[in-house]
Formats: sequence, structure tokens, C-alpha cells
Amino acid sequence: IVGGEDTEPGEYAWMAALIKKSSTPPSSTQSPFCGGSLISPGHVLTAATCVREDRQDPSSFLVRIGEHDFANTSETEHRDFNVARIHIHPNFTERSWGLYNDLAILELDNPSEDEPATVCLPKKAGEFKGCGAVVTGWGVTQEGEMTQPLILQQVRVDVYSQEKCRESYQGITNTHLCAGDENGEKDSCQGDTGGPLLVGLEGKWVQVGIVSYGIGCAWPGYPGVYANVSSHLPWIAGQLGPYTLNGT
Ligand code: 4AZ
Repeated sequence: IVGGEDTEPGEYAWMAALIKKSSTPPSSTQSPFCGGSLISPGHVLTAATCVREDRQDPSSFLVRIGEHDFANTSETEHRDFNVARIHIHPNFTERSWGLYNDLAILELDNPSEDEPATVCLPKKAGEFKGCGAVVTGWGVTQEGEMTQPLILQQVRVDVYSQEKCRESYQGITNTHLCAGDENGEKDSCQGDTGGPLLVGLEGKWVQVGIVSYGIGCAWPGYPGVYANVSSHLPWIAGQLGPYTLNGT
């Protein structure tokens, strides 16, 4: 996240961190390679690019829910889950100019029986143009930086119209959503991919986008491109099995 600030503990309790399982000692802090969001007690929404088969198998990483500060090892708030199955959107495609249907759902192994905080998704396809939005993640705070922040970051961005989005990027469809900052100071960045873009609706946070791609981070005229959640609701709902979506 570029141009953002620290979140408060528990402010975005549905936030997921995807962490590689590795041989590094447990004492060393592991930065997440991607973000995600808990949409049911047993399902995490993320980007397909985070978990595409050629890069990830379900046993190679874990999903941490409710983390705030990776430096705080005594923290008891977070929970780690293994992934039972990865469901990549069947129409996920990568082109030289961008990504299409860049979303995936992770089915958690042994989901908790209690009621964890899940994020709301839009009830139906909606127009969020002009809405103030927030994007959260542990991605780098400056483009090209090597180390990621330890505390979950948030930043305010504006949702752009599709017309304005097309002025910056080729091949934008209604399954994309652009959000950024006119001054080129605020954006999502490397490591934030898969995390949620949230809009406040009727006093609740509703996830309208998934961090997907963009040219640089916080470049003036190049907003972040997000997978548009509201255009994928039927597919998402179809992956949840016995669970139902937490609607608005
Ligand atoms: C990246 O490099 C990346 N501002 C992620 C998100 C965005 C740009 C780049 C969107 O992974």
C-alpha cells in the first residue's frame, strides 16, 4: 500500500494473508506474498494470479486470518489455516495488456466452528464510480521496495468511471474496476494482490474489488486495476457450498 497508514487491530478482521510455508525458523517474520478476504467461515477470496497452478499448490502456503502486526509474535488474535482446495475462475486469462477474471477462492481445511468476521459482498451488480474506497494490505509502501510493512496498511482511493479507466489501460471490461488517486500518491502495490477494495455502504464495509494489476504503483494517470466483485457474484456464490454470502 502506497501513501497509506497503519490500521487499528481488528479493524479489518476478515483480512487474509497468504504466507509461504518454508524452512525458515518460526522466529523469523514471514511476509505475505498476497492478500485475500474471508467471505465465509470456510472460504477466502483472492486473486487467481496469487494461486495459479504453475506457481502454487495448496500445501505450499497457509492462510492467516485476523493478523495485524507480523512483528508481534505473542499475538493470539490470528488463526492459521491450511488450504484444502483452490478454485480458480474458469475464465481467468492473462494478456500482455492485462488480466481477466483474476479471482480465486480458497477452501480452508478445518474451518472454525465459531463465527469469524466475514466481509460483505455487494448484493447485486452495482455502480461504485465516484465512491470513496479503502484498500488494505501488507504490500510494499513504495514501488520497488524490498521489505514489506509489518502492520496492515490502509489507504483511501477513489473508484474511477470505466471511461476514465479506459483512458489509462487497454482492454478494460465491466469485469474490471479502476481505483486510484488523481495526485498519484495513493495506491495498492506489490504484495497487496488478492486483497480487498472496500466501499462503505449503509454503515458496513462492502468488498467491491480484488487487487489485480496496474502500471507501477501510484503513478499519476495509472490507477490500480481491480477484479470487479459485483460482476462475479454468481460464480462466487456457487463456490460456497453450504455457506451463503454475507450480503449488504
Ligand atoms: C504488483 O506489482 C502490483 N496498483 C500490484 C498491484 C498494483 C500494481 C502492481 C496496482 O504486484
